[in-house]
Amino acid sequence: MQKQVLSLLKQTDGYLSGEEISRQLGVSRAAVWKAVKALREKGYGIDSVTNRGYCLSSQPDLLDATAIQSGLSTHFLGRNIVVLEETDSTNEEAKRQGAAGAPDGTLCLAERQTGGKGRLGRSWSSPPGAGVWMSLLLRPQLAPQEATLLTLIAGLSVCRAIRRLTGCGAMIKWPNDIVIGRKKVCGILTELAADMEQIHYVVVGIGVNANLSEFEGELKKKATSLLLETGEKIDRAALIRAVLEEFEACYDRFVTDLTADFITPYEELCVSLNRQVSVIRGGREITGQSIGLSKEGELLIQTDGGIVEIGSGEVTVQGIY
Ligand code: BT5
Repeated sequence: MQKQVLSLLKQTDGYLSGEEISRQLGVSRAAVWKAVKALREKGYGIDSVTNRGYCLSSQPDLLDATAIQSGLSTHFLGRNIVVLEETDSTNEEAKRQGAAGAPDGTLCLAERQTGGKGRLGRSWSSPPGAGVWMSLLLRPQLAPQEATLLTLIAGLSVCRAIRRLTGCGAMIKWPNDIVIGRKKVCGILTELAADMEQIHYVVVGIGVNANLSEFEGELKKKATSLLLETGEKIDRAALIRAVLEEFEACYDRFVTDLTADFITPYEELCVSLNRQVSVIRGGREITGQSIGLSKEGELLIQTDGGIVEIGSGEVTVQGIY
């Protein structure tokens, strides 16, 4: 009903009376009023004037597959897009799509996640309408252990996209955060369905705080958004397109030639390097100077006892977090 009312208002230049809407849709005036109220709650500006009716004055910035795909230059990434108003987690949605046979490169987006998740069961705050909560479904011919590199490719892609579109000096905090200054603007969660030898599909989840205007609780100190950093609203469709294009270019090179070097450009944008770092491994704290990344994407830490390679984990970087 909301869709139909909206569609009528969109087609009308100026005002359309409630009576006319109810006649055209074959519903009561009360039902029209209810739909208008619900649309206003979603962010549509609908003016109403006695004896004239309703007029659509503004539309919320909603994610729309057609808008994202117009001008998108990728070959396979984002050619199939699922946009949901609300879901538990776009990663879960992409897994459901993956299990149901959705094509390689499917993109799942939601305006709001009720169970947005981070690593190790942590939660990801995903309020409606202002973020980019997206998951990519990929079906690469890679060994399961190579899939962790996809997190790095995603980090590099998002970092480049943010820099290109906003001019912000975004950096990557190894392995899965993008930061601006000392605050997190994006988190990445890669999950895979695989057996010992073969990947069935991978889901790369990316959460970017695009137009969030405030944070609550512990996030006040730790998180930022592109809006807060630039003072301007970003076009979310343009950001999604830029991420897809950066990701596909890097991913294509990597899956066709596993020796293709994306580690060097990654290192150039990685804020975790050449700093004092610490990480807990096997219940023990390892501290030292981070000196680079291995070809496999592991963080190399120079400790008193020699070089230690860290494959994943929570790394505290002095001066950042
Ligand atoms: C991550 O985990 O950073 C991965 C986040 C991935 C989110 C995307 S959104 C689309 C897709 N669907 C999902 O359900 N997930 C993915 P981790 O490194 O574990 O960091 C989690 C921590 O980041 C939390 O414990 C909070 O401290 C912090 N955090 C939560 N929400 C945040 C936000 N919106 N911005 C910045 N930090 C946040």
